[in-house]
Amino acid sequence: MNKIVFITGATSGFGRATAEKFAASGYDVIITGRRKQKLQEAQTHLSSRYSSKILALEFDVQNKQAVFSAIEHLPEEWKKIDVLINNAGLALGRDFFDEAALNDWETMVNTNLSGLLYVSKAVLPYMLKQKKGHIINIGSTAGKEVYEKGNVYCATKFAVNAISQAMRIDLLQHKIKVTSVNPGAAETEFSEVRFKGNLEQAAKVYEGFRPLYAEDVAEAIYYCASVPEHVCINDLTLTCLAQANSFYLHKGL
Ligand code: NDP
Ligand code: 8X3
Repeated sequence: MNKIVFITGATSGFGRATAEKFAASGYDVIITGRRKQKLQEAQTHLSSRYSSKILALEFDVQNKQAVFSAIEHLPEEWKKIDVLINNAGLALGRDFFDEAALNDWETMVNTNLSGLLYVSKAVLPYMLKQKKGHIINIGSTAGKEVYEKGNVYCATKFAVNAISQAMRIDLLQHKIKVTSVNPGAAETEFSEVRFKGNLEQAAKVYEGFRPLYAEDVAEAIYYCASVPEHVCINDLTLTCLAQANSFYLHKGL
């Protein structure tokens, strides 16, 4: 086996592009997500293109039992996970606090925070056994500055930032690196999901500037995983040229 990377949310966007980047770089890759067909397509594509082994696991990160069962039942040779990328996540709605839907909040908290915790807790024993590993959590600029109508999505990404710091401290003694990667606006399926299939509204988000693309973020994630063993990138924030942070976006660039 080559080095192994485990990527949640690899059926689209950052996760999908990151799977491609790691497979192209000689890693064996565990791809996960809920959409079976997308997973199969990704597995077929990556296996036909690269010599890496690709394993697809279908589960919802919100489902604690499904997460632990999938990870506990990994074939022995796949348990030697070198890098875990906690990427699965979403925003649902863009509404004032008083108008937002409770269901949307619950799904964001259960996915972006609880899901990340379940997957990390399930994978960690394998890293502890190997006395090494690297956990890369995908945060956001939304976890650096809260913006109007971002409320609970921002809160989940602030939590990802806090939990990344906490993991880094607590896992220090086990030689496990923890990195948070915080992208700004990137054109993926993110806005289609946020606006619940309203493609027009989703497209408007990226109008008038050149956003990040999934491949840009995949490059940054791969960079964090490829620095020398004694180096840990704690926190990497990246935006497109047109964006300075959650508030400042200069359309026309
Ligand atoms: P996409 O919607 O393109 O991809 C999201 C991925 O997460 C999909 O593969 C989806 O797979 C998976 N996912 C969502 N919910 C679940 C779930 N409950 N269980 C398992 N998998 C799930 O969005 P991005 O690639 O843009 O987003 C990836 C991460 O990056 C998210 O955490 C997002 O918050 C963050 N982010 C995005 C930014 C952006 O502007 N695009 C900027 C900063 C951070 P499936 O539907 O098959 O389950
Ligand atoms: C996604 C970035 O600013 O669209 O995390 O919320 S933003």
